[in-house]
Amino acid sequence: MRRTALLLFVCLLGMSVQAQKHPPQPKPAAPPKPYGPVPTAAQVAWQRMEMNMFCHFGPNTFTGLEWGEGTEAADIFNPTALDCNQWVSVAKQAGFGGIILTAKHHDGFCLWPNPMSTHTVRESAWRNGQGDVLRELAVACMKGGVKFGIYISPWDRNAPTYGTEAYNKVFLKTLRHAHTNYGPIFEQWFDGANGEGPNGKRQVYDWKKFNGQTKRLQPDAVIFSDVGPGCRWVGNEEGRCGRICWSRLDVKGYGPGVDAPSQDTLNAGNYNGACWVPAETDVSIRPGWFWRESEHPKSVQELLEIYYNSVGRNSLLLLNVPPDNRGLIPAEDSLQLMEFRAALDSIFAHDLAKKANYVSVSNYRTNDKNPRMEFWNSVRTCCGPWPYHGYWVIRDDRYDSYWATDDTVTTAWVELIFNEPQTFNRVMLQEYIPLGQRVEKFHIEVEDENGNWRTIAEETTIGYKRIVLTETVTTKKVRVVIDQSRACIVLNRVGLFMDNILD
Ligand code: FUL
Repeated sequence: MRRTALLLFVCLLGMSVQAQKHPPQPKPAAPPKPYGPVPTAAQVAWQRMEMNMFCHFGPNTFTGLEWGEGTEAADIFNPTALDCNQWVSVAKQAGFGGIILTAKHHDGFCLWPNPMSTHTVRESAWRNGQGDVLRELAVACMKGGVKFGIYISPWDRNAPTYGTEAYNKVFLKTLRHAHTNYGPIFEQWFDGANGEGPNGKRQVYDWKKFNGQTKRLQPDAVIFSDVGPGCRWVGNEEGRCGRICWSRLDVKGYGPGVDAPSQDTLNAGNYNGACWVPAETDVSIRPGWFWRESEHPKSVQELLEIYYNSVGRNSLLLLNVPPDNRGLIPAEDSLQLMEFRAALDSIFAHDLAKKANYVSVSNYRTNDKNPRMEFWNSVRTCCGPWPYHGYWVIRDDRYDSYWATDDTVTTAWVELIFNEPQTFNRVMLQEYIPLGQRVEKFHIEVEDENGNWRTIAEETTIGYKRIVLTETVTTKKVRVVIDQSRACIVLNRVGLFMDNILD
């Protein structure tokens, strides 16, 4: 009897020690629900490319015109040393993930032997009519590991059927040919310009069919037009996305070109837009879209400014680098690009946030799988409200790890604490866009040596990426305060950088 009681006592003791070793964990909350319209997987992959290269190339490269008339002789197109591998190599070294070529600009000349046209490389003397720029670039991109995209202008100043219903069929077949013979494309670029054709008529485009067929033939291609559906025009050609930039857009009742929403709306997006249509910032490295001997590329400072105003404002940058009349990217352009790359590397290679000794957040969601957070979860359970030190996930490079707040918490802060003072002037923030765009107001504070906090920036949207340009500050404590979010906060990155070039 006594022996049984002793055994029972030992068992109970063991169970209680066990319970102390593993205090009850708070019930994990479900991951945040998506908020509003969200991007497709292709749109997320596209946005993560951040910078792509545009190549305007065609008869205009030889005539100096910006918009060719469509009456130019095909023989005008005659690059003497075309080398698409050189384009790809420049693009790769500059850090572009994809190249988009003007396979057909408004003059109608096709850089591939399009059977629907009699105004193509096939009719030119270039390589005795056997050349195909689209093929060369597609192959070079595949070899170089760069994605390949196509610009095909719906406006055609050469096609005899332009301005009649027959043209829509011609255009559909033109698209079909390009979309079935050159491998996968990551982006189809539809220009909104719609002028007169050879008979003085304008075309009523069948966008529904153009988009529908493109989606069927190239399901992973993001379709660009003024209003998407994959991505939208940013509303200007100066490389400037809005300081407020929603990736949402209302497209119902709108269309590309004359039917597009106002340029201001395209620049900022719609707060309550029903569709996910992120902004693409297209801008040329030179004054014109096509190469001209008399023109020269922008400086590194100008390119950096464009980068901050596009990639740094929740947009993708599509930088036009036009090949010259030899069919090569000119040395002066590639030199500027290499300097631009070196500048970006010098700024963004050193994320000072990674040196933080502590990371605290005012709230975090209890679903966190991070063991460190589970520990702090239990501290919170025992001790009540607590600033949650140890929230490292916010500064790592993994895309799918994020800091999220509880469902009801739409105001919160994250603080980076350093043992040694850090000097920076760029703060990079990223929302985890697969779950939608949420933040609409935030500010950044730093603590001075007397322990006083000072606001150094007040901004609005974040989106995929926001790079805030601040004065140069030296501090041991930085706090990003989300003042207003449309649903619980989901940030996957806070970075701190020093830019000595565009100070
Ligand atoms: C515009 C065109 O008219 C320009 O020539 C250029 O192609 C630019 C990217 O889009 O709408």
